Amino acid sequence: MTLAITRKISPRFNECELTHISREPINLNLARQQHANYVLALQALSCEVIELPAEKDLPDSVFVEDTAFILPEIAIITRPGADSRKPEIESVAQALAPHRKLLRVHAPATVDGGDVLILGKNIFIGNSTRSNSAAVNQIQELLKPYGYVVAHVELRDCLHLKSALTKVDDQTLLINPNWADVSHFKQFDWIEIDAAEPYAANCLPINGQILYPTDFPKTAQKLEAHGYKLKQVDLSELAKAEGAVTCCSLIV
Ligand code: CIR
Repeated sequence: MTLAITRKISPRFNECELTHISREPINLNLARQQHANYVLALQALSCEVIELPAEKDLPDSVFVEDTAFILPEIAIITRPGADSRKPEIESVAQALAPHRKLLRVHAPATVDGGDVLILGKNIFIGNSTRSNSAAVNQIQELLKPYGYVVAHVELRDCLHLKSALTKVDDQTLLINPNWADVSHFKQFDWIEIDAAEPYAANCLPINGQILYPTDFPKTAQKLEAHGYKLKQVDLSELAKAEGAVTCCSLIV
């Protein structure tokens, strides 16, 4: 059974970090309802969900993806780039400890899980405002014994690498080519987002289906035309906090 770790939304969600979009009021009740539906969708996709309690004083803590990344052999606990998010890691480390040996990065390294794209033995880390080259170097050293190769990928105009591209399956990526140096990914097949939907490149493949936002109908159609089965969720309130489908869970 696939395990998914999620966390309930903080009462201070409206104080979230924002980098590329301007602040709009988030309806907390609606955001919680959308998040509950996201958890139901994970369960419908055969995930066992461990839902951590809300962190009252950590506005962005629903976005658990940024606190860790998980490999078959081990998990790495990150050191998030935004200071407001650094305290989010400990409760996630506790939740992951029964499932993986945990490794950590240390200052001056900072890295958000949203910047970490794992494609087999290749790990790509976005060069973002959150993730730096000290993190890339430390992660390469930590993962060398396990045979992983780590690359730093230039980004433009987006928060994280996984805003620009995500994995659809082992050979296929969903890509917004305007936001990342896509020359790293020539060996993969690409599905390009519809140009009218720049935020559409974030999808979460789970157990043969693709968890995908309802906000991007044109790109959704493209994915379906390629034969992928979508499980769609409305995350419009979480999008006001710059969140998307991958960032609300850690898939173990
Ligand atoms: C932040 O700026 O950190 C949050 N407001 C959004 C984080 C989204 N995380 C993700 O896409 N992995």
